[in-house]
Amino acid sequence: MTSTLDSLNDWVEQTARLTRPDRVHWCDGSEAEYHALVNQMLENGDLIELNQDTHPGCYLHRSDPKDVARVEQLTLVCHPNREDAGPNNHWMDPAEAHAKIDALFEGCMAGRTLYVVPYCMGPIGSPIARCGVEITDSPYVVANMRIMTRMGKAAQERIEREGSFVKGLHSTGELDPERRWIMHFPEQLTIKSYGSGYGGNALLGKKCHALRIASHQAHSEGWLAEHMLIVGIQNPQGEIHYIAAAFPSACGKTNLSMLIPPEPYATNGWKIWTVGDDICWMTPGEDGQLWAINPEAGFFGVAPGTSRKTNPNALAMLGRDAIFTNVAVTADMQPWWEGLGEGTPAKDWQGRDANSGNGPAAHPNSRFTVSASQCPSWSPETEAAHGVPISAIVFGGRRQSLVPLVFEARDWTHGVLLGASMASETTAAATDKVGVVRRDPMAMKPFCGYNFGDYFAHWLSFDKDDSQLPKVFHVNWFRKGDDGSFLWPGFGENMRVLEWMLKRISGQAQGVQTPIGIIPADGELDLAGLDLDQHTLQALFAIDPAAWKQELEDIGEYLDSYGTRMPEKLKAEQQRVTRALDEGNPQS
Ligand code: GTP
Ligand code: SPV
Ligand code: MN
Repeated sequence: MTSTLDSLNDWVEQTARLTRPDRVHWCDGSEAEYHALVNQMLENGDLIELNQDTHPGCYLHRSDPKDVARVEQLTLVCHPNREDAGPNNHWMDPAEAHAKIDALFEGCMAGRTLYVVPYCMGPIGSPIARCGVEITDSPYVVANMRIMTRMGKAAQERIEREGSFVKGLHSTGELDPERRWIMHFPEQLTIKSYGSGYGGNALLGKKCHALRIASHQAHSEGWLAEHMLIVGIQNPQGEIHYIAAAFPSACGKTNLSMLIPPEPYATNGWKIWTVGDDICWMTPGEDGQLWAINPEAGFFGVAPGTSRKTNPNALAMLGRDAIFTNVAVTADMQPWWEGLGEGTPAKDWQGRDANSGNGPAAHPNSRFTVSASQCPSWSPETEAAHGVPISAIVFGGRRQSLVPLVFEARDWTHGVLLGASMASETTAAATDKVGVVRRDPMAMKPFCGYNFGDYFAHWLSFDKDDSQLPKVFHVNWFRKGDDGSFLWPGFGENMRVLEWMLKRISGQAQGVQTPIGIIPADGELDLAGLDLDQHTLQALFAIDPAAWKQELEDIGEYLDSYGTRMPEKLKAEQQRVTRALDEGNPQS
């Protein structure tokens, strides 16, 4: 019998034969190794030293200007049967896909080092955690993987004990957008990525493993791998409720996960605990509740818009030991981005004069990589092997119009419909056009590793007699008024909406039934101290029946586009809400 170590060794050897690196380095995850990599990158220009007095241990990486975000049209999910990938994924026959990408890998590491990066997604001792090994020729990827995952020796030991791991092969290649693929083979627990060094395309533990491969595993094993933050909300009595929230890329997960309660919440004893900002693995416990872990160990967060006012916790953790990608710099080499609210940029994200009219100084998808343990609101429960129990699931998108600030699903099936019918304006996190409204079910459109019809059926299947499922809410921080400005102040003030959710969970708020769901009754949403007039409040919660009927019709067509894979139960729920709107009767 071959041991796991043998099979890992064999795979590394085979890969080295294909890619022909000059050297092979097995990563142990040590600090010394990290510093050696950083020094090497400082020497060859992959990293630029930032101001070490103001930002010790901080570095800047400028990516290739044609490699600044995920590329959805080149991201493939290669099941043997196309139907299993579904209309939500780009697909290629697995044999054809391997042949295509292996041709690109041929000899691609000549002159370079092949790094073997063992990693664990989730606490090393957690039964919910899963391991993988990424082979890459990018020291930038290795350095980021060390921050973003439990990387190195302990992960490798778990892999040797456990026997199975996800294989990810990555090469930066020539960074030619015409020779770029991010391919997934869920049945083979394999990922192959070529031609990009950026974020979700290259840090294979993140979107590729923890979402696309894991969602497929979760489907067959009875759990959920989701694009969700996890946040603990502690009330003045000291009780902590955990909420998981799915917002599409660049729609507010990092911010909500580490918000600071505004006054008088803070003085009254409210506190926020950050468990995760991007990915959540949830599994039903023996008590019938969903228990969640954050498989990551760091944040790869959006820089623009992050300021001492909007996200003070982020600013606090970014003062040391962080890697910045595609931000601008001030004259004295401090990181800078639009919305930072202090300093002035001297050089833009490409190193050009920041004031020469080339558009934003920081790239709109510029990011920071930082260890989660540096976040002042970081929760010790992040290390809990069994995870944290989830009291509410929140779906949300970026919608200028139509969608109220908050509403609640009447039951699990309605909640699954709210998730399945989510839509949001696209952002700079992917290379496609920005600002176009598209359906992004559960914020998983770019990340679900199988057919959405089967995925919704899987979600519905959690509704069992003995389950204690979380309540489901929908939020929209991004509704705009006639003058084009946001109606809701957002950020820390979102605490008020979280508090209403907790009151619904504990039965202290009645809410008001509407055809689309339950909204706060008069006075239930605490608005004290907010400069919000009655007109704005009405606009935030307005439900336009004609526009909602149109929305439900669109949702119906969307569900139908999945043919027989779409569960009848979800279509029936869409019809129920349509009837409720037609009759103007929430009870329909
Ligand atoms: P990914 O890392 O791409 O998955 O993004 P994310 O969902 O974590 O988004 P993030 O919290 O980084 O926010 C993205 C952008 O939305 C930033 O520019 C934020 O400043 C902005 N944003 C976040 N929360 C709010 C809010 O409550 N109101 C408004 N108006 N903007 C917000
Ligand atoms: C996202 O796009 O949702 C991200 C950034 O979190 S990336 O890691 O590039 O996917
Ligand atoms: Mn994300």
